[in-house]
Amino acid sequence: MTTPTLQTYGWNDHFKDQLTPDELADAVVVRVSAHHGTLVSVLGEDGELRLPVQSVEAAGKVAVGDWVLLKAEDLRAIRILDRKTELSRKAAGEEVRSQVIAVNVDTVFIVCSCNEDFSLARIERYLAMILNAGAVPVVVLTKPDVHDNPADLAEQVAQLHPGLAVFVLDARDPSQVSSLEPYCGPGQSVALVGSSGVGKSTLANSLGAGDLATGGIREKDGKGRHTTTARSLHHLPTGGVLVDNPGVREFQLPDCDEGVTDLFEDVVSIEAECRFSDCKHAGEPGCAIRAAIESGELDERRFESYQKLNAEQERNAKSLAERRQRERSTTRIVKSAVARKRKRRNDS
Ligand SMILES: Nc1nc2c(ncn2[C@@H]2O[C@H](COP(=O)(O)OP(=O)(O)OP(=O)(O)O)[C@@H](O)[C@H]2O)c(=O)[nH]1
Ligand SMILES: [Mg+2]
Ligand SMILES: [Zn+2]
Repeated sequence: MTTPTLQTYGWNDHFKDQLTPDELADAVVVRVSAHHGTLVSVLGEDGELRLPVQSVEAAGKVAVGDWVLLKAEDLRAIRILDRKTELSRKAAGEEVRSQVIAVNVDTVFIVCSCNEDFSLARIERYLAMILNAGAVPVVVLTKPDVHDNPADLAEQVAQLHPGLAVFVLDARDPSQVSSLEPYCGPGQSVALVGSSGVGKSTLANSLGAGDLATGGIREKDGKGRHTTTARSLHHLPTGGVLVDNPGVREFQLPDCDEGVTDLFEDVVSIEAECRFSDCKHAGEPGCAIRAAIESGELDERRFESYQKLNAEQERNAKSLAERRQRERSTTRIVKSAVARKRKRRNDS
């Protein structure tokens, strides 16, 4: 095998420009490829290394896809390079916490199968999250063999956002999957997201990621078995890098105002035409939204989806901000308690 270069793992000017000439000459740069808890796998010019978490996270918590600068002598982290993109969702459960799904990816493949898993609402939720992160969304509809008219599903998805690329393919067939190669060239990083059992790891294998475990689905409801349990980053023969993710059952949008506005630009501009700026679109006079729905210009489903996602992200943004505020005040209380203790010690 030839010696890997950083370009092999998606290195580009966005990251290179963050290094001083001394760092470029002396420090070691690696990309996080998997997080195993106590050990972290990284890829660099020496190939793959497994390092203790304490050394990789000496400069802060890392996620799969992060670029980290390490001291050459002891491979301890000096700093994590600024992320180009950061995809996050609201973590499952009662507690409002945001959870990173992928960082430093250029393109995200939203994988959705043509069986019971197909849902425009779920795809919209992913689109808002990806647009918010500044990455390019691409929809991949798998399992066309289980649906009578997959082209119709693709047409419905294409309506969700102007210019959205939609592919229909059998994830098991490398010759069909090769249509995704333009997104997987040198210096490019892609991530796979979607429900369990839709064929993400199958797709990764067909793109040449290696030999990732794939699993069957339950006969009765077509749901997956959560075969992939951890996120991992792989080099592709086309020169790019791919991040495979575990399937998620349900998720909510975190703070995602820009993503929702970008996705529903058409609805937002119609809304601006309502006579009253605080119009609830519930029968007030001069309501442009109701008029657009009646004339057929705006699809009612799309409007309801916009309202739902916007309310969700506003609610979660508020709770996330409150949580950050609480954490900041806890840190302040701890710091002042430590300072008081020090002062007492010095005074005595
Ligand atoms: N019929 C058909 N089966 C497919 C297709 N793509 C994947 N499969 C099958 O679907 C099952 C699940 O595929 P996986 O690749 O493990 O799904 P996954 O999205 O990685 O699932 P998790 O790791 O659980 O999130 C496997 O049995 C695949 O062979 C397809 O296009 N058509
Ligand atoms: Mg998988
Ligand atoms: Zn209105």
